[in-house]
Amino acid sequence: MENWQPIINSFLYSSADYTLHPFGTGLIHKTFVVEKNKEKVFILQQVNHRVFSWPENISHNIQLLSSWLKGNNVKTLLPAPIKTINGNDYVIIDGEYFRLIPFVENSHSIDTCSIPEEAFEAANQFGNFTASFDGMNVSNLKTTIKDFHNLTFRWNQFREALVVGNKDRIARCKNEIHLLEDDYPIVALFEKIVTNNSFSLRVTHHDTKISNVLFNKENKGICVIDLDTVMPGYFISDLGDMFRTYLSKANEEETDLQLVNARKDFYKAITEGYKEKMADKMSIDELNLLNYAGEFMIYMQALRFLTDYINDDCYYSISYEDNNYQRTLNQLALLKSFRSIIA
Ligand code: GN1
Ligand code: MG
Repeated sequence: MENWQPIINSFLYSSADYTLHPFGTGLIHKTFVVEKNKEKVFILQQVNHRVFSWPENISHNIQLLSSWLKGNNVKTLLPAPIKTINGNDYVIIDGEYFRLIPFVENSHSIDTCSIPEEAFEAANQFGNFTASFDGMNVSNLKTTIKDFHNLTFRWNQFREALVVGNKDRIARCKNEIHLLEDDYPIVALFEKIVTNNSFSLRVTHHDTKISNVLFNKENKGICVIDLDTVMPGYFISDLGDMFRTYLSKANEEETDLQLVNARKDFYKAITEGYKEKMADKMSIDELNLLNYAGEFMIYMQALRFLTDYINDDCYYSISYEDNNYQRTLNQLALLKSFRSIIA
């Protein structure tokens, strides 16, 4: 990124001595690590405000969460952005939003889950995150992305894309459209869940990929990061996205579908890590739908990728022409493989 010094100057008085490098693999924000004498000291993020229409709601939520932890003497670590010199939670330069988050010392993140222990640690951290706010009135949290994991909404977006979207692309993915339609019962069950009192809205992270967990040198989990999508939600979002993103060695970008396979030992590790912190807080009905969580998230992601493909890739960044179509095939293969290990 060119001309980043004024951004840093808004937070730190002087940007001298600092260097900036691209960081991570996210599809939404632009992320950089800020180093001083080769030590990582901050994470700088350019918030995608086309996706997060209300960046001030993110700040509101993080503040609320921090003060809940303090007020209840809960030791969970929550890496929050620092204030600008003017006391704001972010700086706006040329219409772009930037925030600066202290780098957690002696921590590292990983991009893929290669041993079950990592899956256990991550699931334990995300379980602990939600459990840390047990008893909090979640309706005080603001929505940062409307209808983010509302599967009915995602289904309707898909139906609409089939009407107004790119005709050539619709013709090309006829097969995948049928597969998604055949799985409509996943949407129908979601609609039952949202009207059923035994499913609770809790403080939910909504982006539980492995790179959102910090590990220490002994590879134990320290905390979770990337709090933008923390909102009230159902456990199926967080548990489900761990299944979606940790079970297969190959990730959602893999185009060789033979390599997209759910691993049973990772399934076990995720379930155990999550339940250790959450089982005593969940209802019987919730505990009966642990596997549904995986189907829900994998299916929703396939639906979102295909919708974006049909809409000419207006949401997810792509690296090649058919990227979103290939991602859809990948997620459908994962759904199939997931079903085979839970059968
Ligand atoms: C987006 O960019 P990233 O990885 O944080 C998306 C998630 C998807 C994911 C798929 C705000 O997250 O919901 O699961 O891509 N986040 C948003 O790679 O849409
Ligand atoms: Mg994210």
